[in-house]
Amino acid sequence: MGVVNVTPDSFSDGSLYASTEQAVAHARRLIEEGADILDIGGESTRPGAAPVSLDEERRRVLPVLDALAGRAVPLSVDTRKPALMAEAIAAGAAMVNDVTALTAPAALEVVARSPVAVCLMHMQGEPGTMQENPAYQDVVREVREFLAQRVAAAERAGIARERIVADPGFGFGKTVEHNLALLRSLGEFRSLGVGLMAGLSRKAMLGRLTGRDPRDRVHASVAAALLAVQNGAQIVRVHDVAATRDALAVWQAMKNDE
Ligand code: HH2
Repeated sequence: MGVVNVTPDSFSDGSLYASTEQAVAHARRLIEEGADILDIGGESTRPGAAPVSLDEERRRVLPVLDALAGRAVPLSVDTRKPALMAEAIAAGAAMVNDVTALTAPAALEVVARSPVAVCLMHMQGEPGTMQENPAYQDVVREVREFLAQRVAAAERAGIARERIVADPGFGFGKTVEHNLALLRSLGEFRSLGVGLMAGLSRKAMLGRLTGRDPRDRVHASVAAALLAVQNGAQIVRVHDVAATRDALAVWQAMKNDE
């Protein structure tokens, strides 16, 4: 899954693709690099980010979706606002990626009424403050239990299991140690019985481990994506599609030969 951030303030590529034209050109490049899905977002959820109004998020995301709908790859909309989910679905989105796991009022119903896929992600707290003091007794158990509850709620609302993907939410209210524990134990999330997604690309944890700025975290991001896939992720959400594909091609060739 290639990331298209139509934002002025995303942590690794904010303002690079903030206009519709820039975002669409970037999306086309990611398709050429081999992205299987594009995730289009109009609100940064980086630690400390300020919320964006519905009108502003709509203005950023919908023209990009319109320009890309019907292209070679399915489009995902990265939003926590049910109104935008509905409008994006009407504009041709095939997936809703919600960092708040459809907990907003009416979010479950909006997705249930449609045929699209959904990613349910775990976050502790709110983007504005989530990195101030993340705390868990047992991070793997607690994140897994939250996701199991959200999968159950989605199913009760009428969203079939086959449409659901779960994501532990690397960096969303988690220390480096929490993130490493989740990456190490990603295999335990298979028992949720849904697809697994992981987003580690260019995140602060990789900065802590390598000492590098977000745009220089490509190598670390590729290593993290490979580890996530090896540990059970079926979808990796990445900024650097070509580099990630190359690494996964080597992994896949080894697997096919087993
Ligand atoms: N990470 C980000 C945004 N959306 N969605 C899922 N499912 N999983 C993630 O790990 C995830 C996500 C943050 O990355 P990015 O979009 O590059 O940054 P920003 O939030 O600053 O726009």
